[in-house]
Amino acid sequence: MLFDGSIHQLPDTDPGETEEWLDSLDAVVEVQGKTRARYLLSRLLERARASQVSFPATVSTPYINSISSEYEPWFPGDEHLERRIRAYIRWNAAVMVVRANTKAEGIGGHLSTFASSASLYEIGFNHFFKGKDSGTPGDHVYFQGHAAPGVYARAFLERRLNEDDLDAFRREIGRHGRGLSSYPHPRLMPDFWEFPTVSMGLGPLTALYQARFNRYLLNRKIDDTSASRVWAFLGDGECDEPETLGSISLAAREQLDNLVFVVNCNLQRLDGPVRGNGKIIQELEATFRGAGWNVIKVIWGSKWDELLARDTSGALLNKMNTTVDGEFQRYTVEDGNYIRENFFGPDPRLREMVSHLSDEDLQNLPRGGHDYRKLYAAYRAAIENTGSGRPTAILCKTVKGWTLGDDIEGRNATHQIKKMTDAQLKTLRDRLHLNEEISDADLEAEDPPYYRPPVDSVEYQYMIERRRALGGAMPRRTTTVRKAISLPSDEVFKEFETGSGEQSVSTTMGFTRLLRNLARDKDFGERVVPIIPDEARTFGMDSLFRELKIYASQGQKYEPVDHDMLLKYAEASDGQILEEGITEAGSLASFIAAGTSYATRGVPMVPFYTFYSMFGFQRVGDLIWQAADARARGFLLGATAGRTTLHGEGLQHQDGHSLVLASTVPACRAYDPAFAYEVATIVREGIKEMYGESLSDVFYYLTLYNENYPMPVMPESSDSNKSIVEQIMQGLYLWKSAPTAKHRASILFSGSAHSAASAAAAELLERYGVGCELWSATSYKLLREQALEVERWNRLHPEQQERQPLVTELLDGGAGPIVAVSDFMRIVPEQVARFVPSRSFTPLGTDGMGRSDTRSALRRHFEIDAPHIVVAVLHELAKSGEIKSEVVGEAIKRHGIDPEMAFALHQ
Ligand SMILES: Cc1ncc(C[n+]2csc(CCOP(=O)(O)OP(=O)(O)O)c2C)c(N)n1
Ligand SMILES: [Mg+2]
Repeated sequence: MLFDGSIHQLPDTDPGETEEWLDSLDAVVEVQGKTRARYLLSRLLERARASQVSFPATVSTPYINSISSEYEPWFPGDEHLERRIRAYIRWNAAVMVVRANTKAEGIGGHLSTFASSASLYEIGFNHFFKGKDSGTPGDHVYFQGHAAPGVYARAFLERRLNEDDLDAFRREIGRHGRGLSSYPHPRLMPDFWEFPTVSMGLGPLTALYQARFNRYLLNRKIDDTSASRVWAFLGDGECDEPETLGSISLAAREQLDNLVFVVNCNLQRLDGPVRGNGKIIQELEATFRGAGWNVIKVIWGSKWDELLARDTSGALLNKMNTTVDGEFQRYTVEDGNYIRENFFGPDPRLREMVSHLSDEDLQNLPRGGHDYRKLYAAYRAAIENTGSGRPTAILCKTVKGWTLGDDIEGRNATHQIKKMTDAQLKTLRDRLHLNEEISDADLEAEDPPYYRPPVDSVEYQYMIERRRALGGAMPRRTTTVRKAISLPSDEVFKEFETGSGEQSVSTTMGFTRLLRNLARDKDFGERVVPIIPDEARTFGMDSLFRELKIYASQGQKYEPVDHDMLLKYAEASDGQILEEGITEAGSLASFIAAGTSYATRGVPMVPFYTFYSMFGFQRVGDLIWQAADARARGFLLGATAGRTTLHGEGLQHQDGHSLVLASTVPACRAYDPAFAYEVATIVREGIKEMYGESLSDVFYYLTLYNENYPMPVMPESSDSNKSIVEQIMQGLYLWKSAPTAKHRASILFSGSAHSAASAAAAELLERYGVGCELWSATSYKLLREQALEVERWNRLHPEQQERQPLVTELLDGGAGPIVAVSDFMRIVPEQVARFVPSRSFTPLGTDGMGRSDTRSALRRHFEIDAPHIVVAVLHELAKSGEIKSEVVGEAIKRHGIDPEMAFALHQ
């Protein structure tokens, strides 16, 4: 494992001595066995480490607790009271789910996840998790999504929630939306949950980047986050998600000793065992240790200590090491005799070791994750690890459904069980020793009762006192500002209004310039967080490296190869740019950490995450959804947008649908700007919307293109009641009115399609006497949402004067056909087609899969070039009888369009 043959390439300076050591080892193996040999080697390694002989760490250790009992610290809590409190919480969490499912069959909820992890959380609540009451950012705790009932149950005991609230678990409609969300959703419970976690893998990933962002803020001297720790609770099954483990090496590389993962290793996921034929804890240990983490295993409860102490032969350790998880799961559901016969029994030494224990004793030998002393020791060690530079993973072995009785505990179906019979509830009550609090008669009532100790009880006082000492209740989301942000000055945006003159530039270049201006702004500048996943050169953003510097927690320890160049690769510990490397998921996690900083720590930060638009919504759509749930604010910039504007890259790179995907995210303001002044306006207004007076919890998505053309001057408003800014922001405005001509038409363009639209308008006028108005459609999503709202209002107010959707108001009274063209799929403009009922509406777009070719070839292929726009307009005019169909045919021929050409959609 350590050498893999490489040892033979090292010089042996004393072969005789080497031989002696090897012979000794051979003798030990032969005479005393392999276990003894392993022991001696471990001792040697330990001694070597103590003597500073650097040596690669082994990636796995035996299947026992990392902290032996003699090293356990004093447990400072009141064991008895904490046990009582845990019992109440366990009870209420279970009853809450049971009651919800009695009232509404199938409403769901989970009993067994929290049942397995109650102690994991309670140790944190009573002794570790720091709140924000003292005016600090506090700790950031990511709760396992399916453990939500337990978190509600504690809040109930603390009197943050009442019985009605618990009865509204998963019933979020009505009660003014004050139900308890199924899982941690800040979007639904903005005063309670901070971090959405339920989509497996996203919790750990975003927690990791949160810890990194704390360091970023500290190193940039924006906020003192040095005392904040990030705790992420996750399932062992969840570790199969690539997002869970995919970034752990970053945590070690960045020395995030402010990060703790607590993995609830109940050995089960939804359908069955996580690793029936292996050992998930060992596997995770190797993975985390290999990545440079500090790993603490909490496998066995205190009652095993005595047995391990007597295991002088190593037989017990060997049995622990060789038993697979499927067998361990079996032991949880079988009786003590089965354990005696099958775990201990086959080896006479082990049988003898437990001969003094009854079957019941054997059944009650608990797993470490249910032992608060062991857990306390592990958490303490994690805290004390601060300064080591290593993040900590605590791997806790638990039983899924622990205390819920034989029918539920450890069963393969346990994850899905949501109901309990009266008899099962009685067993639970007895198991939790709640006979005094909950009588048999109580259990016979229609609904099992909740229980919470009175305010003057010692239990209540204890838990409140503990939370007070630790800085207040958790979880709690607040938007109290600790460090206010000031908006950028208008100067930042000014230059974009005057256009680029003769110079051809792209909207991407315009945006990069804008980003630099924003970062230079005296007050606002430091709050700008540029995020890029190894694509800065593609977007021309490498020009920002030298000025803003790339964040590197260790600074730059080398002179870069391009040190003498203007655009050198400059890293600094207080660098501003998060150059994430090739991880769109990690970049999005940084976007979320920065975009929620206004709430997480009361320090608004403004992320600008620029990515290859194809690898945005499509690649990390679930994280974008999570950002919406987390109420993240900021800007997503889909660069190299469009299926024909990015020409050479082909099918995997050309994005013609991110705007379709963006249309599915309610909190996303999606724009497809054509010109630099539009980009600047949208960014300025977006900052105001998110960070100014209205403080909307939304984020913006802007497409940016890499096609160069002269950027026009910002036009005057075409509507006396609205400024040009309002017009740009509303999603559609008249960019150029129609010249007087025989026929009329409207061409709507977005993004890079504007040049084809302008060329088509010119040809239509010159050759066919059609005067076209040109509209810039900056956001069909916004137009549609506004139209839907009006439509609904009209439906529900039948006796009042009908209102008109904005898009109807703008277009429906116009003359001639409408042709809408963009570099995206036809469905994008089609979103508003039915709101313009009295005119024909033809969308042109890039349906089909991309391919590599020149822009002009691609635009012909997808039928969005000027000739196709001309044909579309003429065809509609012919349909309405304004011109003859031969005119259309002539245009098709003249432009060399092959009418039998295969449709791009099908290719
Ligand atoms: C991305 C994703 N896929 C699937 C699910 C459905 N799901 C919910 S819980 C669960 C099993 C969780 O097992 P584990 O992580 O071991 O947690 P435990 O409940 O055992 O603590 C699954 C598959 C989900 N929530 N998210
Ligand atoms: Mg599990």
